Amino acid sequence: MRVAALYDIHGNLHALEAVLAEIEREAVDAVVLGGDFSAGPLAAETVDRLRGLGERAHFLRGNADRELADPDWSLDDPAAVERLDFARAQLGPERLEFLRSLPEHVVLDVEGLGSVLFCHGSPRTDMEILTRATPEERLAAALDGVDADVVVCGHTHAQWRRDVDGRTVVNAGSVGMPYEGRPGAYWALLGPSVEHRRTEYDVETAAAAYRASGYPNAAEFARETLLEPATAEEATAFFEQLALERPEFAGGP
Ligand SMILES: [Mn+2]
Repeated sequence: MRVAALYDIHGNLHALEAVLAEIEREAVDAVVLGGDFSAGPLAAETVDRLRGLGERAHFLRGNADRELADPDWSLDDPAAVERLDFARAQLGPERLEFLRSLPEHVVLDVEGLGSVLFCHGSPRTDMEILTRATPEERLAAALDGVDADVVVCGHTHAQWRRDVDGRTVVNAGSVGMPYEGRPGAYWALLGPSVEHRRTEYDVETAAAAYRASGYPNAAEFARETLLEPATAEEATAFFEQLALERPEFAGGP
């Protein structure tokens, strides 16, 4: 079995379409949606497109999908609340119920790799920050009790691969909101090896669709996430600092 791992699409339908077109040219048996596909400007269209993939699609939920689907979840930041409300209104009750129904993990046997555990943040929580710079001790702790040969995560929006205690950990990257310093849709193709992929798409068209969507602060969001994305080095430093300050981002409660 060969598997395409699509993580952190964040309502970027245009990036998703480009990746799906590329997947059609590869002999891919399954598509794993690794969470955080729904929260973003074109939330409903993105969810519907993914559900239309049918049996090949294996969904798991990310923290942002979970937060959207939880009516009791809110935030202190008024701008973030506005984005949350917008996406919830777009999605409506049926899609939010779909998000609530999703598992936290998917396990598949992949040709040449063995048993692969797909999760969002880490195997232990959808909030955990794992990066290329995460101390080896915490990375090993995050894998404690996992018996898969390969773990695929996302959540921090930059691609990397690390080997720890005889296991391979892969960040698939982000399709819709990558922090790679260069626009594009980033994902991973698994089987027989682990291949990080970058698919080109028209980010100007995607940015125009964001601005037309009514998403709060859409122009700024498009600039920061599509047109002038942060580099992996900047994002890694930011995330690792966050993991030091907030236990829930480092595998804690
Ligand atoms: Mn996330």
